[in-house]
Amino acid sequence: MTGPEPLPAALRRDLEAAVGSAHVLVDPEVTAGYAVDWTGRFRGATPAVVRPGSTAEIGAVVAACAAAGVAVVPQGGNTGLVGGSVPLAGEVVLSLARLSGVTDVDAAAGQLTAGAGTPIAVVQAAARAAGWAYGVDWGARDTATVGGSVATDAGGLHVIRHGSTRAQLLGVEAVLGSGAVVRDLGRLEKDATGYHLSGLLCGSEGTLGVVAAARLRLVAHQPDRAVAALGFRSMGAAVAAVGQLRRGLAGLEAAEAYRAAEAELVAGHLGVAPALGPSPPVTVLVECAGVGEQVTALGRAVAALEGVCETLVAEDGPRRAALWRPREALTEAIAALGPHHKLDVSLPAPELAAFAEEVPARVAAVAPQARTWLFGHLGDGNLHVNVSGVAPDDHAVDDVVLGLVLDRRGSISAEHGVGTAKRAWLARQRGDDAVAAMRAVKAALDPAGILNPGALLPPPDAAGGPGRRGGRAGA
Ligand code: FAD
Ligand code: 2HG
Ligand code: ZN
Repeated sequence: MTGPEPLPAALRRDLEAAVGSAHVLVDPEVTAGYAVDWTGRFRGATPAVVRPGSTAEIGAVVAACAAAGVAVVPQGGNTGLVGGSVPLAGEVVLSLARLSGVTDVDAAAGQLTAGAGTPIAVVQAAARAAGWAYGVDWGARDTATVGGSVATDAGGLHVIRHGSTRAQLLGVEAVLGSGAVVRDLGRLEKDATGYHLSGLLCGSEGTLGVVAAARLRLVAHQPDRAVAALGFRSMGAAVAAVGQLRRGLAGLEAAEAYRAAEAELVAGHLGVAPALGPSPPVTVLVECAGVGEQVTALGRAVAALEGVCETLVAEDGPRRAALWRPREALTEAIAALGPHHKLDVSLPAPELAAFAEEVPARVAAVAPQARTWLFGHLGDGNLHVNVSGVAPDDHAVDDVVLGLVLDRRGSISAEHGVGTAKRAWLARQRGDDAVAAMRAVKAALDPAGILNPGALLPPPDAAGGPGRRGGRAGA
């Protein structure tokens, strides 16, 4: 691989003036870690990693890069799974790691402000300390950051109850590509004054602005929890049962699914026996939260379900954690097999089971040596399709899976975002007019086109379908 274009001397001077020379990292041995994604599938190179310590410093970095015509990739915890957080075309990395910390906790209103670089686990702990909880949670909580979660509209394990990050977001402070600063940390639950710019930045994957901080809404802390692992003979039976639980079980916090193949893989990876053994064709993990009698409520709801072939209920903390562990460790267990393709899709409920049955055969037809892994947030209609045993740049598998998703009226990204991995598919998902509107927004907020130009929007010559996959800054 050829190295990135060196940083122009004048830009390096400007960046050092903006953030201090200690925070402009140019040693390739140091910057290499910022240039490869969590999965190892997406690997690039960067002339510099810049670490601003305030909103004003972000503004100075963005201004200097815009003046020099050098593109920037904002980066938080670098746990993103779609190749959007790494410099694949020699961009400068703008790391938000220094903007970490929770401030302005309002225990009466249930709100707090967190710097973009704050890990999600720190937000959760601060919420708990104030007598509340943070409604979003997922396996990468110790590393993933507030800025990254806003930029991707992260979902996770409790969307069924509290919604995705967008539902927690009261406002942001952010520097747009134009250099303008959006300041919306104003603490108001309701504010109907025009365009919701913070909402627009949520899910924009670093293409419109750099988030410096977010004002987050908290949810009630519900200490009593019960978790059950339920076995089903088919995905269809599991989908039907989850629908029934959603209708009848107040306090349903999670409904996660994996198949026997994933149960065996993760059990081997962790060196523990599967939760239900021998593993049923489909395991659904259900969590229910409230302030009393959750075990009874969950037990009653499960007893009323059809199609359950096995049940294991856990009420105390350690047993609940033991049931959650295999589900949370699935991503890690698949990663241990080597670089793989991740497709994060959602489908209308009536299509879910047929999609799950069909997708492994479709993958095998184009990649007989590949293994298909299927799991996810069944209650949200969100399945994670992971495929191991294919080369990182072999797109045949992605094309066949995403084609099937579109045929079944689903979405090519439920929660991880489009990144660089799926941008060639955006127009087929959203339509040419929607993509044109997104381009117009991008041109208005990031006129020099320097913010994450390789992510989300397809290259201008690729409208209409999969085609060119790469693309340089400003292309
Ligand atoms: P990064 O990976 O650094 O960046 C992600 C994107 O956001 C990039 O496009 C980047 O340019 C942009 N960005 C980052 N910070 C900023 C900022 N301050 N301003 C503007 N743009 C920014 N995701 C889910 O939704 N649900 C899950 O259940 C889930 N589980 C996961 C489990 C594991 C083990 C792993 C490794 C990942 C998982 N993810 C999940 C994916 C990932 O954690 C999320 O996408 C997360 O929101 C990324 O946060 P980050 O700080 O790591 O962002
Ligand atoms: C999860 O639900 C994450 O565990 C990661 O979204 C999914 O590894 C994946 O594909
Ligand atoms: Zn997920």
